[in-house]
Amino acid sequence: MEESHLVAALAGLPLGPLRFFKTISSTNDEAARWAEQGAPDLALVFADEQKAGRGRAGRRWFTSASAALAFSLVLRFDRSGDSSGLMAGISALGSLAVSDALIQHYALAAQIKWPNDVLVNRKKLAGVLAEAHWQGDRLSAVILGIGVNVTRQAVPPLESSIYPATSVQEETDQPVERLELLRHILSALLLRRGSLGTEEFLYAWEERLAFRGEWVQISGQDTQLDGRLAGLGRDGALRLITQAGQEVAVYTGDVRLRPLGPE
Ligand code: BT5
Repeated sequence: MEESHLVAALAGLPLGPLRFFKTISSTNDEAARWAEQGAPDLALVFADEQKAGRGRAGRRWFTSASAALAFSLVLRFDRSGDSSGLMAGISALGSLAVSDALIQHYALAAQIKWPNDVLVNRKKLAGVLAEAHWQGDRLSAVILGIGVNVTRQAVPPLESSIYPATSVQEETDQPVERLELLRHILSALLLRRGSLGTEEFLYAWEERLAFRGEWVQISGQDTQLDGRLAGLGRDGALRLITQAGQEVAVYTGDVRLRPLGPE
């Protein structure tokens, strides 16, 4: 794939400047460096292959050449103080945009595994990594990184992923035009961004949550909690109802969620 293909595929979308790499370590790292040098809002870093793609909490993200989408957007916000709600929202912006594209253009029943995965048929098809960059107490930029498995070559070997994985091609059983999918995702993201922080956004996010009403387990560094997944709080926190009937709010961070299966 050449840079000219990417430029042509994104023509007319109101994005910032573009950086294309055939191979890179991580598009999030490149976007962060660029943001420090003053990259404007909606600057986009795209790579055909990542050698050291990152997930959350030091986990790895696999992106094999020509089989996946791996890109990062620089998003600018004018904010100081607490940004936890905003960060959860931005991560959801990525997952909502990917799932919008999959639902609207590929007829896939995509869902969001809180906080940041996109699932189809309960398998992970995409991941989102939102990272905040600060100047003093001012949030100077958020890097929103998105990785999508397009063909089956993108799906990592079973032993290196902690959760079952899939790709758009496997789920649709049809050839998928990678850059067309990218355009659909970015168009959805631009549209959704306008409603970030509104009731409408929260409702769309909640509607799309995987495992609603099911028993799940949340585990973090020093927490483990089982409960029935009830929905979202107004700040994007996950609401669980425990066995004792108590409602608990779980915030993002290094938490993992897994379904517990039938009771
Ligand atoms: C994520 O982390 O799911 C966030 C992934 C974000 C990737 C994008 S690609 C563009 C940008 N540049 C980067 O360097 N990163 C972003 P987390 O929830 O921590 O999940 C990571 C886990 O997913 C790993 O430990 C593996 O088990 C699994 N995994 C890794 N690669 C995968 C893949 N291609 N498909 C499905 N699962 C994968």
